[in-house]
Amino acid sequence: MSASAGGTVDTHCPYCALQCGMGLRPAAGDGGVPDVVERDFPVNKGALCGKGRTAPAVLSPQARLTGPLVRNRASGLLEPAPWADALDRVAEGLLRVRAAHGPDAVGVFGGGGLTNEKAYALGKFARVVLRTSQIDYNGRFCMSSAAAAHSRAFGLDRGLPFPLADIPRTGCVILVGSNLAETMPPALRYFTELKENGGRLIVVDPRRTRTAEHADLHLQPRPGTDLALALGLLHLVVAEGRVDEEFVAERTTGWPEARAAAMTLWPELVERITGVPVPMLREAVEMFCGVPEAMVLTARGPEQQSKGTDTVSAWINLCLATGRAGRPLSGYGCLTGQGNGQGGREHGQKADQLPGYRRLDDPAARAHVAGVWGVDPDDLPGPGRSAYELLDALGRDVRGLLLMGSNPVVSAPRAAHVTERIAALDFLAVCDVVLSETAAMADVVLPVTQWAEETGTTTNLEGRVLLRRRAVDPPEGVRSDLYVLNGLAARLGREKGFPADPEEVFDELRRASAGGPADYSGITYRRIEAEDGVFWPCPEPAAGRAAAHPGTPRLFLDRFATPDGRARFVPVLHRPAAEEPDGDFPLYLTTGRVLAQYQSGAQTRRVAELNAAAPGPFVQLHPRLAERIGVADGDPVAVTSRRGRAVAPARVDRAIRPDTVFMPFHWAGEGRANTLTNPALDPTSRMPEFKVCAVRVERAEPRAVDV
Ligand SMILES: Nc1nc2c(c(=O)[nH]1)N[C@H]1C(S)=C(S)[C@@H](COP(=O)(O)OP(=O)(O)OC[C@H]3O[C@@H](n4cnc5c(=O)[nH]c(N)nc54)[C@H](O)[C@@H]3O)O[C@H]1N2
Ligand SMILES: Nc1nc2c(c(=O)[nH]1)N[C@H]1C(S)=C(S)[C@@H](COP(=O)(O)OP(=O)(O)OC[C@H]3O[C@@H](n4cnc5c(=O)[nH]c(N)nc54)[C@H](O)[C@@H]3O)O[C@H]1N2
Ligand code: SF4
Ligand SMILES: [Mo]
Repeated sequence: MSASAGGTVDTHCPYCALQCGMGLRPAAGDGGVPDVVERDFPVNKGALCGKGRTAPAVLSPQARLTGPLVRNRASGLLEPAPWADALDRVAEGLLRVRAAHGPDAVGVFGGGGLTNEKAYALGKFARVVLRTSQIDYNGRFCMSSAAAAHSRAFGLDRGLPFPLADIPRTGCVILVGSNLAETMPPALRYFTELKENGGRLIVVDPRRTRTAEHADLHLQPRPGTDLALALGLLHLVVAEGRVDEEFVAERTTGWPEARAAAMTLWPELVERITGVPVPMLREAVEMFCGVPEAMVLTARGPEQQSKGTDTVSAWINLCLATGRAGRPLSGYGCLTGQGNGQGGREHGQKADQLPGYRRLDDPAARAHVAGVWGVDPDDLPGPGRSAYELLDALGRDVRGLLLMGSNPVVSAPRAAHVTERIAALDFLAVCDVVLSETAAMADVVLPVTQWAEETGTTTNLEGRVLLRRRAVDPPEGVRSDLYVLNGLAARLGREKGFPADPEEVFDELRRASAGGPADYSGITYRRIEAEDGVFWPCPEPAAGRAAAHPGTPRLFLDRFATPDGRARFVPVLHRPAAEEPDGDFPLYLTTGRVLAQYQSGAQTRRVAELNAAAPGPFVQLHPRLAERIGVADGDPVAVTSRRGRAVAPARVDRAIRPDTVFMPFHWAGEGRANTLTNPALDPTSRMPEFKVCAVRVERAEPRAVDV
């Protein structure tokens, strides 16, 4: 398919999990970027944030890679090379590592921004062609704690169990650690409508964010104390006789143990741990329980902690005890992050996973997927290392890496160490659209097509499977990720099974997912287009049954996805962060995002309008702290943790707690937040503790020469 001459093509934004619908009108002349036009799509109703509106700027040849680069062994420099040579060099590099050290010495690192087709093909490529267990992806850094807590409570993991359109019609929402006014701005409308309808909004965030400004009640806890906070609310629910005994008896198991765990924390102790006053805890319980329907939504704040899984379980327990799950307009949900954060965790690029959200250690799942792939189930490797553990093993157990869709030099925790590990690899190949900080370290860089230049599906935070359509032609020297996998598979002895055509891949994905928890078998490109997306699970009707499955916008209304149909309480206890402030490092550092930059910044730092709005890193700190260390707004501040030191200008601001500093993580270099962060992992989800570590903050001397 080529660009439809002059016509507008309906597609979706390349960035976050909202996956806003937009139209693209190809530019008239050569070399121009297409125009974004408004499109009435149910999720965003025509609205876009500045990132989505300016996304076409990255399609310009000036902003991105336009041909493969191969490192010259003599000069050490990356030089242009023909595609065939570049792919030969990757195949040769990976084979050499495998021959010397075995299949598990070759690693694969994927991304939650990849389409379902790419994520599926990448997982299959690792298991079938490379036969390595060592594959994981950046989604591990994103929603893995919520995913683990979801699965253990409900037997299924989908970000939201209901469409966003349900939010304005509920009575109360507790929004925990989400700054969606900056991270998915068009979604803010659902919360302002909630309030217009008389519903209440409670925001839990250590900072008074643009989102918290919309709240009826803002709880501002110390970073890393959400678990205690949720237990405290549950304690009050019990003490005030607000448990929905009928729901608990009929639809759940495990309440006595969860109740006992919550009773270990009484409100005054919760106040001491979290810093949230008891009257505010009581007010939150009153707002949440005083209405017939209510929701709890979490995002990265409570999840990116070394106890993220237990923390989410504590919030789910609160929902279950009050009967706010498995009923219309009530429930727990996680706001996923990346464009395909949901689908990217369903189709096999995760270390323990097979397509359709099947488990790699389940013999029946292995047999089904091996059948679709035409291989012996015994030949499929077992589960591998999680993302940080994989990065930490580079240059040691894992000596060759194929990386697709992530920029860990900027985004991984303890980034200086991770960068050293990447440098210690025998061989690195990176597929990217731009020369990211990580791509710049590669032996081979393969330039790939982007969102508007290729067709593929993504699954948004609601579990709605969407079709991103190709609207423009890519530059000449650029190929798709699927083409890369096809070319590498052929060079590694697999001529068949890795088509470069996305719809062919999707048809195989449908079969591989059939019967699994995330069943896509009844979804087709045509249906997605006709229905503004289809919610999974959507099985294909049995042969002979005429009616198509309608898809599942709302989950759990009749039963939860556990064997007995009941939701499971998980008893959880509060514990401190892996690293708490002490005499040497007396403050909390927390990290996150700003409106105008996306993730590691690889794409958005190439857009002039976004750079003008958010030109560089900063350290947000309270005026009292600023005064104590003698820093005025804009002065350079050094932030030091046990991992390293970062320097960025001060942003003096009452919106943050005086015991906490905040840094956005979108930049490389001196102001890189991840130089500081703690890679302590959650024992269940293996999520690193991006949201809490201990630091020291002082005035830095301005650099003599500013370069
Ligand atoms: N502009 C922009 N939008 C994005 C992205 C982006 O990079 N830029 N990335 C996308 C992706 S992949 C993701 S995952 C989402 C993330 O979306 P969000 O989760 O909304 O983003 P964050 O800024 O990481 O964190 C949210 C809030 O958590 C708060 N927080 C910090 N520590 C704690 C804590 O201990 N407890 C609680 N309760 N809150 C805490 C922070 O102050 C912050 O305001 O955004 C998506 N959208
Ligand atoms: N301190 C701190 N660190 C964090 C977080 C935090 O809150 N605090 N959040 C974490 C979270 S939630 C996330 S999701 C990660 C994200 O961090 P990263 O994994 O680094 O995510 P991106 O910056 O989106 O990197 C995606 C890369 O893939 C490229 N790319 C985009 N589309 C494609 C494609 O289709 N194919 C290929 N081959 N490449 C493509 C982009 O150009 C970019 O270089 O960061 C994590 N790191
Ligand atoms: S909110 Fe997310 S999906 Fe929508 S335009 Fe912005 S970045 Fe794109
Ligand atoms: Mo994310």
